[in-house]
Amino acid sequence: MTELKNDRFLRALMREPVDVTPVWMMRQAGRYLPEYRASRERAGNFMGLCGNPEAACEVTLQPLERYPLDAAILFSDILTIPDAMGLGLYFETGEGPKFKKTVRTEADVNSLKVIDPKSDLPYVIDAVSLIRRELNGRVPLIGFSGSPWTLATYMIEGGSSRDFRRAKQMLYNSPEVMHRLLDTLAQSVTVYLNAQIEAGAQAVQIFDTWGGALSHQAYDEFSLKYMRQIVSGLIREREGRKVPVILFTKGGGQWLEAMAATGADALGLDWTTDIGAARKRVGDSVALQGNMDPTILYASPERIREEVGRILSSYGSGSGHIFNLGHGITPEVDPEHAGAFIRAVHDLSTAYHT
Ligand code: 1CP
Repeated sequence: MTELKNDRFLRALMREPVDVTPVWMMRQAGRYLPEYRASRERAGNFMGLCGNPEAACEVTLQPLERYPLDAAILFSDILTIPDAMGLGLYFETGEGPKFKKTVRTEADVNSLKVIDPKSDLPYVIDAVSLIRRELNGRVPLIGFSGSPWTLATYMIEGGSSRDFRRAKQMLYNSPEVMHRLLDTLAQSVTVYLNAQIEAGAQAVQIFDTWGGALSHQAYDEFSLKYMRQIVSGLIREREGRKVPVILFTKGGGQWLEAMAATGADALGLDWTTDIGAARKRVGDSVALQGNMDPTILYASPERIREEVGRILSSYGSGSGHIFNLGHGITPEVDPEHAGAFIRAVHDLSTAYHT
């Protein structure tokens, strides 16, 4: 395997010394980039991009051509697992993801099988191998999956939701059915992430986008428990290097200690938690990734730079910080502003590393 030319992302995840704070952006390959919109046009639609390893590889690399990012993230979607389970994922223009079938009854849950990534999602695994080859050691490649709870919300609701009415109904009325669904998903996520790691992913992130919608008790029982199960089943070392695991619960700032206790290497923070306070709470048990409000990218480059400086100073000196947005970059952001953000992280962070 090719030697990594830039490994500061992996080093920061393991809290090893770095020259500058590494940075990448959630949704860095996306609609704010005109070249992404052109590729999506050529592919016909979003699933045309995800389902074609060459197209997925092309859009994964687009943000790296523009910006000195320290990591690439596989271009795919968390909803490939429910699609592989037979739910029929589709996207209507201007609307979010939708499923042809939903999972609402005990019989629906019992009919689901743990996926086999190599036969059910070969296009994702092939995309990982291809991207890894094309990266040629430039930066590490991140693989990812949704958390069982987050995937379950889409499967039960049939798409995005404001209040998770049906998912909460299952959770409160039939917790044993919900647990069976989450267990099937946790087993699927584990084999899926391991297949991505075997194909060349050098770190993995679990997106628990809707964990913050759960009550305090329910979060531990219905989301964190299954992320813990996944973390304990993952390949943690490959090619002579640690494969770090990042857990990101949006709205999870109150649960950082419990998240760190899962054995994950790093926690993703949304923008509602102060990163300096978070660092004090988790000590040196995990690295922290985040946590700029993504809407600051609508402000001026000067204001963006000031905010980057504020977050770097709140985290303080030393390694263990991967700069990121607290959630995905939005389609209306000016690509110049994203560039100003990334440059500011590298420029201003030299002062925090010796
Ligand atoms: O081209 C388009 O209009 C499609 C928009 C889009 C994109 C660019 C979707 C549909 N998915 C993606 C790619 C994607 N999704 C990546 C790519 C890698 C990257 O560059 O970061 C990743 C990591 C995801 C993960 C994902 N999909 C999450 C978790 C992260 C998050 O944003 O919280 C979730 C919740 C989804 C579901 C999904 N897929 C697409 C949309 C618009 C959504 C969100 C729907 C909702 O808000 O409920």
